[in-house]
Amino acid sequence: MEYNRKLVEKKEQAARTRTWQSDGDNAGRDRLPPGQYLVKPHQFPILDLGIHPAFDPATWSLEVCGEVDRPATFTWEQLLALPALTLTRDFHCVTTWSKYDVTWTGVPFRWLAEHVGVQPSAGYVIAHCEDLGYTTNVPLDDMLHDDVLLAYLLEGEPLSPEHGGPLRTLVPHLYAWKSAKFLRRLEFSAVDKPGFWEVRGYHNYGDPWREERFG
Ligand SMILES: Nc1nc2c(c(=O)[nH]1)N[C@H]1C(S)=C(S)[C@@H](COP(=O)(O)O)O[C@H]1N2
Ligand SMILES: [Mo]
Repeated sequence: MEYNRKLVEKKEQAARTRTWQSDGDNAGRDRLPPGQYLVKPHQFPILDLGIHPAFDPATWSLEVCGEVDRPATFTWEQLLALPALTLTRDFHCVTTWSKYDVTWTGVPFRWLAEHVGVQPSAGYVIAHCEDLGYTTNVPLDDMLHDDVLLAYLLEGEPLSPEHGGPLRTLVPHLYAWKSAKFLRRLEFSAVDKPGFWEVRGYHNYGDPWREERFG
């Protein structure tokens, strides 16, 4: 499969030189993390490797594996029957755009963690995605924040393939590359496993308020 080589190269270059070209200056806005600019309300940029995998609800599944008592696989139908939560959060991309007040609906990650029974050995959650094996790593404690979701609705509508449909993680307190689109597997891991961007020069944690862009 071909991915968006140009985009990846541009971002690798940014990581090497540790600079982004920012399109705006929003110094002094206390809702906006440092170095970010705000997109217009009707804009929601799309950022990925250029692959939007086809979705077939009959064959799609989400696997939950690793350091858990009860590994599980959910069909699409089963996933939609799980407890769901709707919340509104700001969304911050490391390439310097931010969008305020994005409304997502999905399964609270915490609920899932309790359902599968996380073992004390688990310290990290690795999200595995369908586009070319994109992965991203987040500490378990961060995934257990109340507002981390497995999201399948965006503004009340089914999550489009452009924004990661049918299912993505939402980890709103970290840069958006930690919110994994086209999610197919959640691995609870004892060891950290830096993901697609983390091994290409991005910060391992990615707190927008501390401007943790590069590693
Ligand atoms: N599977 C997957 N998830 C991904 C990406 C990707 O390329 N593949 N890109 C990340 C990046 S860099 C960003 S900024 C957000 C963008 O989400 P959006 O396209 O819905 O704005 O998705 C993140 N999640
Ligand atoms: Mo991003």
